[in-house]
Amino acid sequence: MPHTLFISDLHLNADEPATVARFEAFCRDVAPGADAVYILGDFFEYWAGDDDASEAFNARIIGLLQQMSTQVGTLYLQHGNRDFLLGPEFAKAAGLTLLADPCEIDLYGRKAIISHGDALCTDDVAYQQFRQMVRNPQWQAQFLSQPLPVRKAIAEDLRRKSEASKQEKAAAIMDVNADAVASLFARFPGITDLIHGHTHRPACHTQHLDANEYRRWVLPDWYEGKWGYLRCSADVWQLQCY
Ligand code: LP5
Ligand code: MN
Repeated sequence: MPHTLFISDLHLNADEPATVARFEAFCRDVAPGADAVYILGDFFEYWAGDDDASEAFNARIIGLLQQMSTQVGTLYLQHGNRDFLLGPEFAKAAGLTLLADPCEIDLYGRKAIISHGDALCTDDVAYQQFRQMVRNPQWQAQFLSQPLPVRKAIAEDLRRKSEASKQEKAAAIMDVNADAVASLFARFPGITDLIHGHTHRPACHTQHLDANEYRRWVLPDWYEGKWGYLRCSADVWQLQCY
């Protein structure tokens, strides 16, 4: 049956070979034949710039994406908070199309909003300030003008800082904010489905914002042996979490 797949938050890196093996299995056993595969951000642990694409691990992963792109209708990727520097050279090598966040897609006659989801976590004020800084094109150009080893060292330092700062934050502020979700739906009149990742809290939440029922599909992360995807056909949307 025609279907479309959604994954996010794999955080692929050379130090997590089991997750890489899971992704290889997904490429081999699950993805082929899908009309489209959407990767909704945080595919890599971090991305320091497209000039890092030839590094052995990154080249191996790009090879898997390139192969997948020949086995599915279309392969799409949206940026996450770890890999927002994935650019056009990477996209070309991987055979995929980069999408804006948020954006609207059509799933067999039913529309959906897709997003990584970090922009919805508005209670996490420190993160939103950080996000505003690093998503600024001038800031990115300045960052990318530094030598690759310097950028990788900064990215790795930020990863450590991020893990430390999350220990200090209440779990609730790292989830989506209800008003931010309602505002997002309001930007896309007539659409009642939102698919996102980032929070690592897989579920389908339903809520009534007006006369309609709205659904928020949260994708699973691929940490510590977990993995999964959302599979959508014309009739059935199913969250598969393992
Ligand atoms: O990613 P995760 O799950 O750990 O946590 C996120 C938020 N953290 C981040 C940071 C990323 O993990 C690391 C980014 C690597 C990008 C590499 C590209 C190179 C760009 C370099 C940019 C300088 O996104 C975390 C959220 C959490 O999700 C839940 O939503 O809480 O937010 C933070 O940890 C941010 C801190 O609260 C505030 C930032 C402190 C550091 C500021 C130093 C700025 C130094 C700039 C150096 C040039
Ligand atoms: Mn994320």
